[in-house]
Amino acid sequence: MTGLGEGNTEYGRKKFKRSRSHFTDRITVAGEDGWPVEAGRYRLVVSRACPWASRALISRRLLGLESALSLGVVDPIQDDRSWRFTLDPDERDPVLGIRFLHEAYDARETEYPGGVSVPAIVDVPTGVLVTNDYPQITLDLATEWTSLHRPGAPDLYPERLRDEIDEIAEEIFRDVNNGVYRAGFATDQDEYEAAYADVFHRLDRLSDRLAERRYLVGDHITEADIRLFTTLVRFDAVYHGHFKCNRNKLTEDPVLWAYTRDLYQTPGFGDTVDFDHIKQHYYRVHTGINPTGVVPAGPDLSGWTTPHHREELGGTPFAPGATPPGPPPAEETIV
Ligand SMILES: N[C@@H](CCC(=O)N[C@@H](CS)C(=O)NCC(=O)O)C(=O)O
Repeated sequence: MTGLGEGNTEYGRKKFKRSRSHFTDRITVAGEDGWPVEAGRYRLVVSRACPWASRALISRRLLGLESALSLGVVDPIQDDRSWRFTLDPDERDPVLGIRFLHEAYDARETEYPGGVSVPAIVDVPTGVLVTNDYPQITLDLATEWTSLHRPGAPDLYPERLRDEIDEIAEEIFRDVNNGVYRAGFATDQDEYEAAYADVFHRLDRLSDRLAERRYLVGDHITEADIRLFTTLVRFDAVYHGHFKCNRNKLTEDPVLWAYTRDLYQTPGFGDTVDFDHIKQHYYRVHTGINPTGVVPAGPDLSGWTTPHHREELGGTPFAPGATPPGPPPAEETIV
């Protein structure tokens, strides 16, 4: 398996550097790292605000892994102890019994110096963090957890398309997923303008590509679409204003707007998205760029459910034999 190496990407010239994922153990069929695929053994911890965690949320839904891999959702607002289970009764994760995600990191490595990040997968019996390696997590859900997939689950990382998926995913990571962060956290003008140019250069190329085809690679949804969606769905709510990626809104690019709406309306995508968590997190946590912590009231979300007409391009969300997932479990439904 290739692994896309995103966590290792360094931007030597630029100030914003995404640090390497620290815990890269994999959960696999053969359990080479000591973590075999097993129903009910692991817990996926996410913030619904986080684009990197949202990849795992979408893959888990599309693959029907909800009962095999349980879900913990943290408060969108971190405090100085990082991610907290303050949304749960008694402010504790009901399965892991912990109040802060850092407790699982500490159980794995004492005095761990890095950030406590989501997504994280925790071993329930021991309470130990297994992995926070977000690019690998979704690839492993797609290719290693197959015995636990629902009937009709799609192949999100088909072998014959992997080179093409990897190539486009790398460009999307560099210029879009991470590009918006480089723009948003830039501390000088040149750094910001370079990142801004990268974001819109890549979005223009992707818009051209998606004018002719319904999905990024092949005729159906793949890992590549999941990776682009998680940034595009946040674009107008947080990246356009808060991260200053404001040449245009997503809603002003007819192709990308229809593409993102198409995915949003596909079961497994839109039902994972919590716009309130997204806005609360970005505008209240990043006080360096929004010192007042005031959260904007907009944008108007009513357009997300309007017809997209992308079916006219050919292609179907799922290959023949695959089906959409059913509704999310009641306790995971976003109100
Ligand atoms: N661990 C990832 C990143 C995932 C990530 O950045 N998650 C964010 C939320 S969107 C987070 O948990 N940040 C807290 C931190 O890293 O301290 C990496 O290697 O770059």
